[in-house]
Amino acid sequence: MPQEYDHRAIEAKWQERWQQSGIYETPLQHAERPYYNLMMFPYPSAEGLHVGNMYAFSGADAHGRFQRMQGYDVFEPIGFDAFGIHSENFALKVDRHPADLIASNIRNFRRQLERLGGQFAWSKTVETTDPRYYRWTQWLFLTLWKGGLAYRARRNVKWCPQDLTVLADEQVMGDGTCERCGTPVVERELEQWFLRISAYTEKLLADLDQMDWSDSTKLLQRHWIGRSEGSLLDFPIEGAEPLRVFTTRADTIFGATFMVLSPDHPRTLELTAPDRRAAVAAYLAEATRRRIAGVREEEDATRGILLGRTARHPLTDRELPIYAAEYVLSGYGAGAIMAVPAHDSRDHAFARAFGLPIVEVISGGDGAATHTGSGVLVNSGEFDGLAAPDPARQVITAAVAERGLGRTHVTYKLRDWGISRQRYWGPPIPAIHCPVDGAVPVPEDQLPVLLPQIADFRPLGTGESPLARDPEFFNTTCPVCGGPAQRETDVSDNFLDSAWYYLRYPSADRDDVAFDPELTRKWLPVDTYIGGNEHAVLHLLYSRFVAMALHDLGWLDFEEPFKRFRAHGTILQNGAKMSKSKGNVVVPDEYIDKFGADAFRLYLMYMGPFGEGGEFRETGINGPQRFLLQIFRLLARMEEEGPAELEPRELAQARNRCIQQVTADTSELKYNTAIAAMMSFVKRLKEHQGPVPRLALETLALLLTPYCPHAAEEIWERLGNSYSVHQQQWPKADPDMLTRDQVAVVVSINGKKRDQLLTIPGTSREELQELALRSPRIQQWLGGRVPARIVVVPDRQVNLVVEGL
Ligand code: ANZ
Repeated sequence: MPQEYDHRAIEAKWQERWQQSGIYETPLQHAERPYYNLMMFPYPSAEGLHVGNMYAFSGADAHGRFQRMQGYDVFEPIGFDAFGIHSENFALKVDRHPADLIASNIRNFRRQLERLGGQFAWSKTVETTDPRYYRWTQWLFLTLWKGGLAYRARRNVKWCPQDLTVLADEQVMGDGTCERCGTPVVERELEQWFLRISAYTEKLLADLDQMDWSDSTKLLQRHWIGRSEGSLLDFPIEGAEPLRVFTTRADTIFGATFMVLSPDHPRTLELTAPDRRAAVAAYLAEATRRRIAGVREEEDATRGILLGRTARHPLTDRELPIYAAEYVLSGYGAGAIMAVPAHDSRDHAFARAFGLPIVEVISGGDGAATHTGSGVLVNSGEFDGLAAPDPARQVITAAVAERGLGRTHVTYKLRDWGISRQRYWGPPIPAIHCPVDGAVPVPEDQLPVLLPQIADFRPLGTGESPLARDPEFFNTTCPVCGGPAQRETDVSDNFLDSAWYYLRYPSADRDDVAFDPELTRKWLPVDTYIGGNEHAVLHLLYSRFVAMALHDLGWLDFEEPFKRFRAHGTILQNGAKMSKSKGNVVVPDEYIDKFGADAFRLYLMYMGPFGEGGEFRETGINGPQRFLLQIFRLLARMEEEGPAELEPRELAQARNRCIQQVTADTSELKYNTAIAAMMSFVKRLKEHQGPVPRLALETLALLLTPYCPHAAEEIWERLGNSYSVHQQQWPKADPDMLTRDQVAVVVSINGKKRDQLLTIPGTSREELQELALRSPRIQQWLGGRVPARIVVVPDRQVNLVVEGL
């Protein structure tokens, strides 16, 4: 560690000063220009914060510090999301109780966050495992329940056979595995609590159009909500109700050659011919077994069975055979389809397997097995020649509707949010089951329902939580009739904890309310939220739902909780995302120790665009550290030689250009280019002969605040300014200084002035030579001769030596 820049001493000194002076404890009641700067709170694992967390927090903190110097009263809280299976599984692994581990993990996290130099409002921190917090998580559940937005239902739910608990749909990955442990998920029928997020489907989707969020995040939410505009069409059946299907491609109706029901469709057995009953029942049992075992049949469209009855085509009156097959899902559309094997690949595979007719109805295929693109209708009776899919889709739906057999319909993929978890480490769901009154809410004045400290908290795997083994916990009396009753023993999904924490921060010290109405009005919605896109469809969707629900129930006066969301990139290590399961997590402590938090932050922010992340390389931290050292050397030089009396115009211009660039880039979270601008300014200063102007270093101290909060304080103080640099106004560029001056460069031939070039200062030798040779006047003088020698004095003159002139 070079003595000119002793990062350890500097960082310890300022961290202590910040804490003593409490400058980050923004007074919430009296703030005049509130700015709520939120970052996703961490789950306090035993390993501590890793580089990926540090990356996110450094970027978010840089934003908060920048906004503070724009004159805002910035509130930047942080907390700990400590409930959930992650913590519980780890506790099981090391054979400790999660409650014992959490306290020390949180202490370690806090130590790391302080070392990073974040401007956190520690007096308003939250811990989701604290009864003072989860009491209000339980209140939230009761509020939603009383508002008709929570209900209990027996459903097929996703079950992780490894974690022994139900998962929300959002926690099942695209390949059908558990989000946490990667085990293939199976299905199970259980009685569960659901939150009615589906009541907000359209709003969740429509608001996205207006929201200032990263496009990538909005896209993921749109995709998850999965709006499909299509038609519900009824295919009449002799002696039974018509069979209803959902299609997005009504234009292909003349190509429908058979019908398919999901095996779970309530009418599967009804639509089975008597002589097919035994075979169909056997198939359904097998399909159920496969589903429970987690075999994903949606992908393989060749498994199914003929039911033996037919449906009549609504436009051609042809009879179409009906099948049941696993590739048709029960929970989507109408749970039944018209199969168009010429234009849908799964229908095609099924038709091939069962020897069913394939009728092409859209021309223009490129010879592929199924043509799913656009074209014109053929083999479609009176509709031949219409452009498909549009307008054929609308025209055909209208024709079917005329016969009373169809209408347009919009369907969504988003399902209600199952929140019951059959695990231990979460807030108990505050419900009581009474044999007389059914499920009744725990009275609010009896909250929190404390999670009991039980020694054996291993998951049972029976579909019940370990709390079901604790009669002392579950035996209670019914709040309605006073008779004996039992508490709900499932705990809630830890995504419920995090779906409202942003409401809690400003009121974190209040025990009488979940969130104070006045503070909430003043500080919310959140101004900027920064976090990872892995939460695009879980946390970020649930949070929006909770805000909308609380708004409609009269608790909030806004509907969208986060005005601006920016997704940060991911940090890679050897090309792979850093993660504990891959064993490539880099622990930041040793780097902070070796290089300093400032150099480390600078390195992370300089790595690449903040939205993109980058590859972590230890050697990369040397550069930023050297950069800081250079600034401290300039400072020492100035202290020794005394500052320049006047700032040379050229340096003033470079300084103002630097201000302009750093301001523009920092405000848009383009941290890497902002840092590059500071680096080039420092290079310029280093090259400058003569005394260093004080203003240059003062400006640097100000511009460095978002990135290197400690070094900025130190430089600011050594320049003789009063504490704190973080409470200064952000510098403004002087527009007059942003235009570059021009200099006149004389071009002479054999010492005689022949022309003059107007160029910007600092133009290179090569460029000046080129400009001189291309000048028409000079070319005239040369008359085709090539100069024997060219002497260039930058910013002054170009002399051409020409023989024989
Ligand atoms: C006829 C057709 C012809 C279809 C064609 C597609 C292409 P999205 O866009 O995802 O909403 N479908 C409908 N309900 C289904 C279910 N429960 N399980 C499996 N598949 C189902 O998909 C809508 C299309 O998926 C629908 O349009 C239907 O197949 C199928 F050339 O109907 B289509």
